[in-house]
Amino acid sequence: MKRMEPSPPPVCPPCPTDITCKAMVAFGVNDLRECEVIVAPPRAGEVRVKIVCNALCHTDIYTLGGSDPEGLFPAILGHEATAIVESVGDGVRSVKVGDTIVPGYTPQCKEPDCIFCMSPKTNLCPRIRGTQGKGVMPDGTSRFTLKSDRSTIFHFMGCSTFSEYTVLAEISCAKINPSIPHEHACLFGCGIATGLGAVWNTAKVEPFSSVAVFGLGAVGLAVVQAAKAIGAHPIIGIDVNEKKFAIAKQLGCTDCVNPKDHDKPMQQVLIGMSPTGFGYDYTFDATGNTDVMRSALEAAHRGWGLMTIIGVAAAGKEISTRPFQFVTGRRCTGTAFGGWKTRDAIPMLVERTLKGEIKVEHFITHKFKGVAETTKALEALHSGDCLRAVVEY
Ligand code: NAD
Ligand code: DAO
Ligand code: ZN
Repeated sequence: MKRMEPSPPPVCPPCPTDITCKAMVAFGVNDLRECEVIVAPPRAGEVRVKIVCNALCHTDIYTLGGSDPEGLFPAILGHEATAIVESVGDGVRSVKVGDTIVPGYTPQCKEPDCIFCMSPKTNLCPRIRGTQGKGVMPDGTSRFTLKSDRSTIFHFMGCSTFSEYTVLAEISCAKINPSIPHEHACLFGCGIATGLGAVWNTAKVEPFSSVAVFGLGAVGLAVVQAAKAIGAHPIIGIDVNEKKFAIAKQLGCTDCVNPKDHDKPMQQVLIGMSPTGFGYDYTFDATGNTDVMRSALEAAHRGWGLMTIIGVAAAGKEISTRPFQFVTGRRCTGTAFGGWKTRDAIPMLVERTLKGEIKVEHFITHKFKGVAETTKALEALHSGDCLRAVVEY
């Protein structure tokens, strides 16, 4: 009689260990260097990912340049990426090894006791806000060490995507359909999703509304694209860089205006151009300049116009206007990540892109290869010709 072979013991997945990889470390203001870093395994509720594509955003430049009041050094910057899950910590259920994700700097904990996640009015989940702002993981420690001297490196915006590997909170990981090109998916990690959401979620622009968009970088152009998609008309684009006007018109601007061509304040010029002569139903700031924010508010329509602040102003800057602007019905709001709830919305935006409902390829004006080329991408971003520079790792 044939003897039964004993069945083999169950195989434990290998315990994740430290990974040594390349990263761009910001040691101080405008001091960015390629280094070898050690990325520790994910702890409970955390996910370690391999970054495959990273798009640079002006917020990275802003922090690297020392304008961010929360900026900490040394840190690994970057927050607009596509990544593949490499390993997961205890208790992680929503993603598994091999999944494609987009990191979110605004997490979504989805817990029933989170009044923000449970509210349809906001995406500002505060679950890990305290530690994220301090440059550490939710347990108060960093997963990054500099290989050369074993010193600790801070995380950035809960993402730190200028590194071949990074560790994220599970609640910051938006799992997406892997069939989207990686270079397109990363755009939904920040700027493009923000511009679209500013129009569709925050301002809730209606068909036939008049719109004025200040700043025609990637964020402002995404505002234009979203406004056109909803049927707004007219859509006026305002930028000091006329090189942006051609693409702005392709995406939906009916007119473009350069403030340098006018002696009068922009709000006066724009109100004069508006269909009713009383301003625009919806205005957006996508510059981060507080004087522009004032113009955008004052160009909003008498009686009901809504100005949405998207731009991030430099540390210490304040906005001013006469209160009479509000008394006469103008309103002001702002948006973080376009109001999208990260883990629900990014997969949906990816699906809409795969169906051809949202086009994003025109935002990629520059491409680079390897984490060290982040410096070239930063130069491109400074050039004024660049919407998004994508670095493939
Ligand atoms: P960008 O630098 O590519 O675009 C800004 C545009 O504004 C440029 O085309 C520039 O020429 C124009 N501009 C500058 N000064 C101007 C002026 N005085 N008048 C008219 N135009 C002017 O930046 P971006 O990536 O498009 O981002 C835009 C802003 O949005 C930044 O401040 C960024 O930090 C912010 N942002 C905010 C969020 C959010 O969640 N709120 C998300 C992403 C980006
Ligand atoms: O939850 O209090 C908070 C802070 C949320 C931070 C939102 C940041 C929005 C601007 C980010 C700029 C672009 C990356
Ligand atoms: Zn929450």
